[in-house]
Amino acid sequence: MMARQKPGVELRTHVSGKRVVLLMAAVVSIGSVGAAQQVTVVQKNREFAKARVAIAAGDTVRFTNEDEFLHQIYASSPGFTFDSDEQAPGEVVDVKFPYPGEYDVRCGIHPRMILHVSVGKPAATKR
Ligand SMILES: [Cu+2]
Repeated sequence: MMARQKPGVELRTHVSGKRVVLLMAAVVSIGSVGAAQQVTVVQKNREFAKARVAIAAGDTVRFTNEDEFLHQIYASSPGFTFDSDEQAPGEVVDVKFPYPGEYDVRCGIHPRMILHVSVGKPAATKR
Protein backbone atom coordinates (compact mmCIF):
# COMPACT_ATOMS: atom_id res chain seq x y z
CA MET A 1 0.00 0.00 0.00
CA MET A 2 1.37 3.37 -0.96
CA ALA A 3 -1.41 5.39 0.59
CA ARG A 4 -0.29 7.41 3.54
CA GLN A 5 -2.74 7.94 6.33
CA LYS A 6 -3.75 11.46 7.20
CA PRO A 7 -6.42 12.50 9.66
CA GLY A 8 -9.70 13.42 8.09
CA VAL A 9 -8.92 11.99 4.70
CA GLU A 10 -11.02 9.28 3.20
CA LEU A 11 -9.34 7.52 0.36
CA ARG A 12 -10.93 4.53 -1.24
CA THR A 13 -9.67 2.50 -4.11
CA HIS A 14 -11.50 -0.13 -6.02
CA VAL A 15 -9.20 -2.94 -6.96
CA SER A 16 -10.39 -5.85 -9.04
CA GLY A 17 -13.97 -5.26 -8.03
CA LYS A 18 -13.05 -5.38 -4.35
CA ARG A 19 -13.49 -2.22 -2.39
CA VAL A 20 -10.63 -1.50 -0.08
CA VAL A 21 -11.13 1.18 2.49
CA LEU A 22 -7.68 2.47 3.19
CA LEU A 23 -8.64 5.04 5.73
CA MET A 24 -11.85 6.44 7.02
CA ALA A 25 -11.73 9.11 9.67
CA ALA A 26 -14.51 11.05 11.27
CA VAL A 27 -15.06 13.99 8.97
CA VAL A 28 -18.61 14.96 9.86
CA SER A 29 -17.96 16.38 13.26
CA ILE A 30 -19.33 19.90 13.51
CA GLY A 31 -23.02 20.49 13.05
CA SER A 32 -24.99 19.21 10.12
CA VAL A 33 -23.52 19.17 6.68
CA GLY A 34 -25.61 19.08 3.54
CA ALA A 35 -25.70 15.92 1.53
CA ALA A 36 -22.24 15.33 0.16
CA GLN A 37 -21.93 15.37 -3.60
CA GLN A 38 -19.73 13.41 -5.91
CA VAL A 39 -18.24 14.55 -9.16
CA THR A 40 -16.44 12.34 -11.63
CA VAL A 41 -13.22 13.28 -13.36
CA VAL A 42 -12.14 11.06 -16.21
CA GLN A 43 -8.49 10.35 -16.88
CA LYS A 44 -7.99 9.69 -20.57
CA ASN A 45 -5.21 10.32 -23.06
CA ARG A 46 -2.80 11.13 -20.24
CA GLU A 47 -4.88 14.02 -19.00
CA PHE A 48 -7.74 14.89 -16.74
CA ALA A 49 -10.85 15.52 -18.80
CA LYS A 50 -11.39 18.74 -16.86
CA ALA A 51 -8.84 21.35 -15.89
CA ARG A 52 -10.69 22.27 -12.72
CA VAL A 53 -13.65 21.33 -10.58
CA ALA A 54 -15.42 23.25 -7.84
CA ILE A 55 -16.92 21.29 -4.97
CA ALA A 56 -17.91 21.82 -1.35
CA ALA A 57 -16.03 20.52 1.65
CA GLY A 58 -17.02 16.93 2.27
CA ASP A 59 -17.64 16.20 -1.38
CA THR A 60 -15.89 13.41 -3.20
CA VAL A 61 -14.13 13.42 -6.53
CA ARG A 62 -14.25 10.09 -8.31
CA PHE A 63 -11.30 9.55 -10.62
CA THR A 64 -11.78 7.01 -13.37
CA ASN A 65 -9.03 5.60 -15.53
CA GLU A 66 -10.13 5.23 -19.14
CA ASP A 67 -6.61 4.85 -20.43
CA GLU A 68 -4.88 1.56 -21.08
CA PHE A 69 -2.12 2.22 -18.62
CA LEU A 70 -1.63 3.21 -15.00
CA HIS A 71 -2.24 6.53 -13.34
CA GLN A 72 -1.30 7.42 -9.78
CA ILE A 73 -2.85 10.56 -8.39
CA TYR A 74 -1.77 12.60 -5.43
CA ALA A 75 -2.10 15.99 -3.86
CA SER A 76 0.07 17.65 -1.30
CA SER A 77 -0.77 20.83 0.53
CA PRO A 78 -0.60 21.98 4.12
CA GLY A 79 -3.38 20.17 5.96
CA PHE A 80 -4.45 17.88 3.17
CA THR A 81 -2.52 15.19 1.42
CA PHE A 82 -3.37 12.02 -0.39
CA ASP A 83 -1.41 9.61 -2.49
CA SER A 84 -3.28 6.87 -4.32
CA ASP A 85 -2.04 3.45 -5.20
CA GLU A 86 -1.27 2.84 -8.83
CA GLN A 87 -4.61 2.94 -10.62
CA ALA A 88 -5.01 0.33 -13.31
CA PRO A 89 -7.25 0.79 -16.35
CA GLY A 90 -10.88 0.63 -15.36
CA GLU A 91 -10.24 1.21 -11.69
CA VAL A 92 -11.85 3.98 -9.72
CA VAL A 93 -10.33 6.11 -6.99
CA ASP A 94 -12.58 8.19 -4.76
CA VAL A 95 -11.02 11.10 -2.92
CA LYS A 96 -12.96 13.04 -0.33
CA PHE A 97 -11.95 16.66 0.22
CA PRO A 98 -12.86 17.47 3.82
CA TYR A 99 -11.55 21.02 4.04
CA PRO A 100 -12.14 24.21 2.07
CA GLY A 101 -9.14 25.27 0.04
CA GLU A 102 -7.46 25.19 -3.34
CA TYR A 103 -5.75 21.96 -4.30
CA ASP A 104 -3.82 20.68 -7.27
CA VAL A 105 -4.20 16.99 -8.01
CA ARG A 106 -1.38 15.54 -10.06
CA CYS A 107 -0.40 12.20 -11.51
CA GLY A 108 2.85 10.72 -10.30
CA ILE A 109 3.34 8.98 -13.64
CA HIS A 110 2.36 11.80 -16.02
CA PRO A 111 3.74 15.08 -14.67
CA ARG A 112 1.74 17.21 -17.08
CA MET A 113 -1.56 16.04 -15.62
CA ILE A 114 -2.96 18.67 -13.27
CA LEU A 115 -6.48 19.08 -11.95
CA HIS A 116 -7.29 22.11 -9.87
CA VAL A 117 -9.86 21.40 -7.15
CA SER A 118 -11.53 24.39 -5.55
CA VAL A 119 -13.21 23.31 -2.31
CA GLY A 120 -15.70 25.72 -0.80
CA LYS A 121 -17.42 25.65 2.55
CA PRO A 122 -20.02 22.97 3.19
CA ALA A 123 -23.44 24.12 2.00
CA ALA A 124 -24.94 24.04 5.49
CA THR A 125 -22.42 26.50 6.87
CA LYS A 126 -22.47 29.05 4.06
CA ARG A 127 -23.58 32.52 5.07
CU1 LIG B 1 -1.30 9.51 -15.19
